[in-house]
Amino acid sequence: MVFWRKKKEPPTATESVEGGVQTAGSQTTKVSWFRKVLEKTNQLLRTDIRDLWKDEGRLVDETFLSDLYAILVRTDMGASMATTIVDSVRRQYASRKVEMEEVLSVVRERVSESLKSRGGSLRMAEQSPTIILVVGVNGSGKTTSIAKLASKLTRAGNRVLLAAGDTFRAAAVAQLRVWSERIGCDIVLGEQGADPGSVVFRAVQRAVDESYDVCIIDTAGRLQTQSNLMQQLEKIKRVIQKQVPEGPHEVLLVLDATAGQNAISQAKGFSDAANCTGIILAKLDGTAKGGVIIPIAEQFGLPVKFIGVGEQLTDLEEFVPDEFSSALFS
Ligand SMILES: Nc1nc2c(ncn2[C@@H]2O[C@H](COP(=O)(O)OP(=O)(O)OP(=O)(O)O)[C@@H](O)[C@H]2O)c(=O)[nH]1
Ligand SMILES: [Mg+2]
Repeated sequence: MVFWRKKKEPPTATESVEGGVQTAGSQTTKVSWFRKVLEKTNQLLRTDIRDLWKDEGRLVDETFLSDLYAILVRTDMGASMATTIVDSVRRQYASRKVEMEEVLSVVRERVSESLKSRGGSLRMAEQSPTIILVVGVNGSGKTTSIAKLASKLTRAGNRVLLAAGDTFRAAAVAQLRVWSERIGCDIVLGEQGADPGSVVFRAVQRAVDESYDVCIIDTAGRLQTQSNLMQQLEKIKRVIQKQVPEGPHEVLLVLDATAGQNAISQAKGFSDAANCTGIILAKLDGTAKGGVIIPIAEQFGLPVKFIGVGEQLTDLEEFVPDEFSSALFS
Protein backbone atom coordinates (compact mmCIF):
# COMPACT_ATOMS: atom_id res chain seq x y z
CA MET A 1 0.00 0.00 0.00
CA VAL A 2 1.54 3.28 -1.04
CA PHE A 3 -1.03 5.54 0.57
CA TRP A 4 1.03 8.65 0.22
CA ARG A 5 1.87 8.21 -3.42
CA LYS A 6 1.02 11.57 -4.88
CA LYS A 7 0.78 10.49 -8.48
CA LYS A 8 -1.80 7.84 -9.19
CA GLU A 9 0.21 5.71 -11.59
CA PRO A 10 1.68 2.37 -10.37
CA PRO A 11 5.35 2.16 -9.48
CA THR A 12 7.78 1.60 -12.28
CA ALA A 13 9.61 -1.68 -12.70
CA THR A 14 12.76 0.00 -11.44
CA GLU A 15 11.07 1.06 -8.22
CA SER A 16 9.89 -2.47 -7.52
CA VAL A 17 13.24 -4.00 -8.37
CA GLU A 18 14.96 -1.59 -6.02
CA GLY A 19 12.63 -2.78 -3.32
CA GLY A 20 11.88 0.74 -2.22
CA VAL A 21 8.27 1.09 -3.20
CA GLN A 22 5.93 -1.84 -2.86
CA THR A 23 2.38 -2.28 -4.02
CA ALA A 24 -0.50 -4.09 -2.36
CA GLY A 25 -0.04 -6.89 -4.87
CA SER A 26 3.52 -7.62 -3.84
CA GLN A 27 2.82 -9.26 -0.49
CA THR A 28 4.93 -12.31 -1.13
CA THR A 29 7.85 -10.13 -2.06
CA LYS A 30 7.37 -8.09 1.07
CA VAL A 31 7.23 -11.07 3.41
CA SER A 32 10.41 -12.48 1.95
CA TRP A 33 11.98 -9.06 2.09
CA PHE A 34 11.08 -8.68 5.78
CA ARG A 35 12.41 -12.19 6.32
CA LYS A 36 15.73 -11.20 4.83
CA VAL A 37 16.13 -8.19 7.09
CA LEU A 38 14.96 -10.00 10.18
CA GLU A 39 17.36 -12.81 9.45
CA LYS A 40 19.28 -12.52 12.70
CA THR A 41 16.23 -12.72 14.94
CA ASN A 42 14.66 -15.38 12.81
CA GLN A 43 17.82 -17.48 12.85
CA LEU A 44 18.15 -17.22 16.61
CA LEU A 45 14.57 -18.32 17.07
CA ARG A 46 14.79 -21.13 14.58
CA THR A 47 18.01 -22.54 15.98
CA ASP A 48 16.95 -22.26 19.60
CA ILE A 49 13.43 -23.50 19.06
CA ARG A 50 14.59 -26.40 16.90
CA ASP A 51 16.87 -27.44 19.77
CA LEU A 52 13.76 -28.05 21.83
CA TRP A 53 12.81 -30.87 19.46
CA LYS A 54 15.27 -33.66 19.93
CA ASP A 55 12.71 -36.32 19.08
CA GLU A 56 9.74 -36.21 16.80
CA GLY A 57 7.04 -34.39 18.64
CA ARG A 58 7.80 -32.94 22.01
CA LEU A 59 5.80 -33.34 25.17
CA VAL A 60 4.45 -30.03 26.40
CA ASP A 61 5.39 -30.06 30.07
CA GLU A 62 6.56 -27.24 32.36
CA THR A 63 10.22 -27.77 31.41
CA PHE A 64 9.38 -27.33 27.76
CA LEU A 65 7.28 -24.26 28.50
CA SER A 66 9.96 -22.59 30.56
CA ASP A 67 12.58 -23.30 27.84
CA LEU A 68 10.25 -21.80 25.26
CA TYR A 69 9.72 -18.75 27.47
CA ALA A 70 13.48 -18.22 27.79
CA ILE A 71 13.95 -18.34 24.02
CA LEU A 72 11.13 -15.91 23.33
CA VAL A 73 12.42 -13.43 25.91
CA ARG A 74 15.81 -13.45 24.17
CA THR A 75 14.21 -11.73 21.18
CA ASP A 76 13.37 -8.78 23.48
CA MET A 77 9.65 -9.25 22.89
CA GLY A 78 9.08 -8.60 26.58
CA ALA A 79 7.94 -10.79 29.46
CA SER A 80 4.27 -10.10 29.03
CA MET A 81 4.19 -11.16 25.35
CA ALA A 82 6.28 -14.26 26.11
CA THR A 83 3.92 -15.18 28.96
CA THR A 84 0.88 -14.76 26.72
CA ILE A 85 2.42 -17.08 24.13
CA VAL A 86 3.49 -19.71 26.66
CA ASP A 87 0.02 -19.64 28.24
CA SER A 88 -1.55 -20.20 24.84
CA VAL A 89 0.72 -23.15 24.10
CA ARG A 90 -0.03 -24.59 27.54
CA ARG A 91 -3.78 -24.21 27.03
CA GLN A 92 -3.77 -25.80 23.61
CA TYR A 93 -1.18 -28.54 24.01
CA ALA A 94 -0.53 -29.33 27.69
CA SER A 95 0.55 -32.96 28.22
CA ARG A 96 0.46 -33.62 24.49
CA LYS A 97 3.17 -33.99 21.92
CA VAL A 98 3.58 -31.02 19.56
CA GLU A 99 5.50 -30.31 16.40
CA MET A 100 7.65 -27.22 16.07
CA GLU A 101 5.40 -25.75 13.39
CA GLU A 102 2.39 -25.96 15.70
CA VAL A 103 4.19 -23.92 18.33
CA LEU A 104 5.48 -21.42 15.79
CA SER A 105 1.97 -20.95 14.54
CA VAL A 106 0.78 -20.06 18.06
CA VAL A 107 3.67 -17.58 18.34
CA ARG A 108 2.73 -15.97 15.02
CA GLU A 109 -0.94 -15.71 15.93
CA ARG A 110 -0.34 -14.13 19.32
CA VAL A 111 2.22 -11.67 17.97
CA SER A 112 -0.01 -10.69 15.05
CA GLU A 113 -2.86 -10.14 17.44
CA SER A 114 -0.77 -7.95 19.71
CA LEU A 115 0.65 -5.88 16.85
CA LYS A 116 -2.62 -5.55 14.99
CA SER A 117 -3.46 -1.87 14.60
CA ARG A 118 0.06 -0.88 15.71
CA GLY A 119 1.16 0.07 12.23
CA GLY A 120 0.17 3.33 10.63
CA SER A 121 0.36 5.38 7.50
CA LEU A 122 2.26 8.59 7.12
CA ARG A 123 -0.17 11.43 7.70
CA MET A 124 -0.15 13.71 4.70
CA ALA A 125 -1.49 17.28 4.80
CA GLU A 126 -4.74 17.91 3.01
CA GLN A 127 -3.09 20.94 1.55
CA SER A 128 0.62 20.73 0.76
CA PRO A 129 3.21 21.04 2.11
CA THR A 130 3.24 18.20 4.61
CA ILE A 131 5.71 19.10 7.34
CA ILE A 132 7.54 16.22 9.02
CA LEU A 133 9.72 16.86 12.04
CA VAL A 134 12.19 14.09 12.93
CA VAL A 135 13.50 13.80 16.49
CA GLY A 136 15.37 11.39 18.74
CA VAL A 137 18.45 10.81 20.85
CA ASN A 138 21.99 11.07 19.46
CA GLY A 139 22.93 8.55 16.85
CA SER A 140 19.55 6.82 16.75
CA GLY A 141 19.42 7.05 12.95
CA LYS A 142 17.51 10.30 12.33
CA THR A 143 19.47 11.71 9.42
CA THR A 144 19.76 8.37 7.62
CA SER A 145 16.05 7.69 8.12
CA ILE A 146 15.22 11.15 6.74
CA ALA A 147 17.28 10.42 3.64
CA LYS A 148 15.51 7.09 3.15
CA LEU A 149 12.09 8.64 3.68
CA ALA A 150 12.89 11.51 1.31
CA SER A 151 14.04 9.01 -1.27
CA LYS A 152 10.88 6.94 -0.87
CA LEU A 153 8.62 9.97 -1.15
CA THR A 154 10.56 11.33 -4.12
CA ARG A 155 10.30 8.00 -5.94
CA ALA A 156 6.55 8.07 -5.24
CA GLY A 157 6.32 11.33 -7.17
CA ASN A 158 6.49 13.94 -4.41
CA ARG A 159 8.63 17.09 -4.47
CA VAL A 160 10.60 16.93 -1.24
CA LEU A 161 12.51 19.70 0.54
CA LEU A 162 14.92 18.84 3.34
CA ALA A 163 15.78 21.20 6.19
CA ALA A 164 19.15 20.75 7.86
CA GLY A 165 17.91 21.74 11.30
CA ASP A 166 20.84 20.06 13.05
CA THR A 167 23.15 23.03 13.11
CA PHE A 168 25.00 21.68 16.10
CA ARG A 169 27.71 19.96 14.09
CA ALA A 170 29.04 21.04 10.69
CA ALA A 171 29.27 17.38 9.74
CA ALA A 172 25.53 16.96 10.28
CA VAL A 173 24.70 19.56 7.64
CA ALA A 174 27.21 18.04 5.23
CA GLN A 175 25.79 14.56 5.81
CA LEU A 176 22.27 15.66 4.88
CA ARG A 177 23.53 17.62 1.88
CA VAL A 178 25.31 14.58 0.49
CA TRP A 179 22.10 12.57 0.83
CA SER A 180 20.05 15.30 -0.87
CA GLU A 181 22.43 15.28 -3.82
CA ARG A 182 22.20 11.53 -4.09
CA ILE A 183 18.39 11.59 -3.93
CA GLY A 184 18.10 14.62 -6.19
CA CYS A 185 15.96 16.64 -3.80
CA ASP A 186 16.37 20.20 -2.57
CA ILE A 187 17.70 21.26 0.80
CA VAL A 188 17.78 24.35 2.99
CA LEU A 189 21.06 24.67 4.86
CA GLY A 190 22.18 26.62 7.88
CA GLU A 191 25.60 27.57 9.08
CA GLN A 192 27.05 25.55 11.90
CA GLY A 193 25.91 27.09 15.18
CA ALA A 194 23.04 28.97 13.50
CA ASP A 195 19.67 28.99 15.20
CA PRO A 196 17.82 25.87 14.01
CA GLY A 197 14.62 27.91 14.23
CA SER A 198 15.85 30.21 11.49
CA VAL A 199 16.77 27.31 9.20
CA VAL A 200 13.35 25.77 9.79
CA PHE A 201 11.64 29.12 9.14
CA ARG A 202 13.40 29.51 5.78
CA ALA A 203 12.68 25.90 4.84
CA VAL A 204 8.96 26.03 5.63
CA GLN A 205 8.65 29.38 3.89
CA ARG A 206 10.30 27.96 0.78
CA ALA A 207 8.15 24.81 0.93
CA VAL A 208 5.02 26.98 0.98
CA ASP A 209 6.16 29.54 -1.60
CA GLU A 210 7.50 27.00 -4.05
CA SER A 211 4.70 24.45 -3.56
CA TYR A 212 6.72 21.50 -2.32
CA ASP A 213 4.69 18.44 -1.35
CA VAL A 214 6.75 17.51 1.69
CA CYS A 215 9.29 19.25 3.92
CA ILE A 216 11.30 16.99 6.23
CA ILE A 217 13.19 18.63 9.08
CA ASP A 218 16.31 17.08 10.61
CA THR A 219 17.13 17.96 14.21
CA ALA A 220 20.14 17.50 16.45
CA GLY A 221 20.15 14.48 18.75
CA ARG A 222 19.02 15.27 22.27
CA LEU A 223 18.00 13.70 25.54
CA GLN A 224 14.74 14.31 27.26
CA THR A 225 16.69 15.63 30.26
CA GLN A 226 18.32 18.44 28.25
CA SER A 227 15.58 20.93 28.91
CA ASN A 228 17.11 23.70 26.79
CA LEU A 229 17.20 21.38 23.79
CA MET A 230 13.68 20.15 24.45
CA GLN A 231 12.54 23.78 24.53
CA GLN A 232 14.30 24.30 21.24
CA LEU A 233 12.03 21.62 19.75
CA GLU A 234 9.02 23.54 21.01
CA LYS A 235 10.38 26.65 19.36
CA ILE A 236 10.87 24.79 16.08
CA LYS A 237 7.23 23.74 16.23
CA ARG A 238 6.08 27.30 16.82
CA VAL A 239 8.17 28.48 13.89
CA ILE A 240 6.49 25.87 11.68
CA GLN A 241 3.03 26.86 12.91
CA LYS A 242 3.57 30.51 12.05
CA GLN A 243 3.42 29.53 8.40
CA VAL A 244 1.58 26.21 8.45
CA PRO A 245 -0.79 26.41 11.43
CA GLU A 246 -1.72 22.72 11.40
CA GLY A 247 1.94 21.62 11.17
CA PRO A 248 3.99 19.68 11.89
CA HIS A 249 1.79 16.93 10.47
CA GLU A 250 4.09 14.29 11.85
CA VAL A 251 6.67 14.33 14.64
CA LEU A 252 8.53 11.10 14.07
CA LEU A 253 10.64 9.65 16.85
CA VAL A 254 13.57 7.59 15.60
CA LEU A 255 14.54 4.72 17.89
CA ASP A 256 17.61 2.51 17.59
CA ALA A 257 16.49 -1.14 17.68
CA THR A 258 19.97 -2.24 18.80
CA ALA A 259 19.90 0.00 21.88
CA GLY A 260 18.19 -2.58 24.06
CA GLN A 261 14.83 -2.47 25.74
CA ASN A 262 15.87 -0.25 28.64
CA ALA A 263 17.37 2.47 26.49
CA ILE A 264 14.28 2.42 24.33
CA SER A 265 11.93 2.57 27.30
CA GLN A 266 13.73 5.71 28.42
CA ALA A 267 12.71 7.35 25.18
CA LYS A 268 9.09 7.15 26.31
CA GLY A 269 9.57 10.39 28.25
CA PHE A 270 11.05 11.97 25.15
CA SER A 271 8.11 10.88 23.09
CA ASP A 272 5.64 12.38 25.56
CA ALA A 273 7.59 15.63 25.95
CA ALA A 274 7.90 16.16 22.21
CA ASN A 275 4.33 15.06 21.43
CA CYS A 276 5.52 12.54 18.91
CA THR A 277 3.00 11.12 16.45
CA GLY A 278 4.80 8.02 15.22
CA ILE A 279 7.92 5.90 15.41
CA ILE A 280 10.64 4.95 12.98
CA LEU A 281 12.44 1.91 14.33
CA ALA A 282 15.92 2.06 12.79
CA LYS A 283 18.67 -0.59 12.62
CA LEU A 284 16.38 -3.60 12.85
CA ASP A 285 18.79 -5.36 10.50
CA GLY A 286 21.56 -5.17 13.06
CA THR A 287 19.86 -7.04 15.86
CA ALA A 288 18.78 -10.53 16.79
CA LYS A 289 16.28 -8.86 19.06
CA GLY A 290 13.73 -7.90 16.43
CA GLY A 291 10.99 -8.81 18.90
CA VAL A 292 11.65 -5.44 20.56
CA ILE A 293 9.05 -3.90 18.28
CA ILE A 294 6.36 -5.57 20.40
CA PRO A 295 7.04 -3.79 23.72
CA ILE A 296 7.77 -0.59 21.80
CA ALA A 297 4.37 -0.63 20.15
CA GLU A 298 2.77 -1.35 23.53
CA GLN A 299 4.70 1.10 25.69
CA PHE A 300 4.68 4.09 23.40
CA GLY A 301 1.09 3.84 22.30
CA LEU A 302 2.24 5.32 18.99
CA PRO A 303 2.01 3.74 15.56
CA VAL A 304 5.25 2.31 14.23
CA LYS A 305 5.27 3.93 10.81
CA PHE A 306 8.52 2.69 9.34
CA ILE A 307 11.32 0.28 10.04
CA GLY A 308 14.91 0.89 9.02
CA VAL A 309 16.78 -2.14 7.87
CA GLY A 310 20.10 -0.98 6.50
CA GLU A 311 22.19 1.99 5.49
CA GLN A 312 21.05 2.28 1.88
CA LEU A 313 18.39 4.65 0.59
CA THR A 314 15.98 1.81 -0.12
CA ASP A 315 16.34 0.28 3.36
CA LEU A 316 13.16 1.73 4.84
CA GLU A 317 9.83 -0.04 4.80
CA GLU A 318 6.37 0.67 6.03
CA PHE A 319 5.62 -1.43 9.07
CA VAL A 320 2.87 -3.92 8.27
CA PRO A 321 2.15 -5.91 11.46
CA ASP A 322 0.91 -9.14 9.88
CA GLU A 323 3.69 -9.40 7.39
CA PHE A 324 6.21 -8.56 10.06
CA SER A 325 5.15 -11.32 12.45
CA SER A 326 4.93 -13.86 9.64
CA ALA A 327 8.48 -13.04 8.67
CA LEU A 328 9.83 -12.95 12.20
CA PHE A 329 8.47 -16.33 13.18
CA SER A 330 8.48 -18.08 9.83
N1 LIG B 1 22.49 -1.08 9.83
C1 LIG B 1 21.80 0.06 9.90
N2 LIG B 1 22.45 1.20 10.21
C2 LIG B 1 21.74 2.35 10.29
C3 LIG B 1 20.33 2.38 10.08
N3 LIG B 1 19.92 3.66 10.25
C4 LIG B 1 21.01 4.37 10.56
N4 LIG B 1 22.12 3.60 10.59
C5 LIG B 1 23.50 3.99 10.91
O1 LIG B 1 23.54 4.54 12.21
C6 LIG B 1 24.51 5.57 12.30
C7 LIG B 1 23.88 6.84 12.85
O2 LIG B 1 22.92 7.30 11.93
P1 LIG B 1 22.51 8.81 11.77
O3 LIG B 1 21.42 8.85 10.77
O4 LIG B 1 23.69 9.69 11.54
O5 LIG B 1 21.93 9.08 13.22
P2 LIG B 1 21.42 10.46 13.82
O6 LIG B 1 20.31 10.14 14.74
O7 LIG B 1 21.13 11.43 12.75
O8 LIG B 1 22.71 10.92 14.65
P3 LIG B 1 22.99 12.37 15.30
O9 LIG B 1 22.63 13.38 14.29
O10 LIG B 1 24.43 12.34 15.63
O11 LIG B 1 22.14 12.46 16.54
C8 LIG B 1 25.06 5.73 10.90
O12 LIG B 1 26.27 5.03 10.80
C9 LIG B 1 24.00 5.11 10.01
O13 LIG B 1 24.52 4.60 8.80
C10 LIG B 1 19.67 1.13 9.78
O14 LIG B 1 18.44 1.04 9.59
N5 LIG B 1 20.46 0.02 9.71
MG1 LIG C 1 21.81 13.37 12.44
